[in-house]
Amino acid sequence: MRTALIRVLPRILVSFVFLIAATTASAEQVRGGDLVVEMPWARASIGTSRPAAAYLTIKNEGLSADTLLGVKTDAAATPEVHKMEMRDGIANMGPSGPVEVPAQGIVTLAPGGMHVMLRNLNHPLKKGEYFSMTLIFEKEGQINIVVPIYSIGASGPDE
Ligand SMILES: [Cu+2]
Repeated sequence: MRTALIRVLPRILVSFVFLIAATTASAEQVRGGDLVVEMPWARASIGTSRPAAAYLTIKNEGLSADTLLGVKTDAAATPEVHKMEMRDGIANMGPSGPVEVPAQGIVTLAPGGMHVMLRNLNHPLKKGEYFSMTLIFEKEGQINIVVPIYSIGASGPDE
């Protein structure tokens, strides 16, 4: 009886680890305290010579504001949160600086607006793959997410 369990146990553990890996990869929502990071995604890139962008939504379910200070990722050497601004009728983008996530509020990073600029890609972003990203908040600290990569023409997390 005991030997049988010992023989089966490693197999159970292995399937458990795979289950956790699969769950993490497909997770559309990661919670850190009162903050919920939802539906992260990025478009596939053409090689590594041009920057790519990643998008996501941050919900604050708490009663006090927090601030997104920056991001880290293994996908790019210089990731940066960018905002879009209209200047003389032309859309310009640049570093957003710290981004406040108001109490009970939502901050959306989406095409045409704020985004995580992935400058100096470490490798091409390939459709169907994932990369990890860490969001750094003033109060909550670090929240780790997994970003799925969609097609080069994707316009949202639903493709
Ligand atoms: Cu940008």
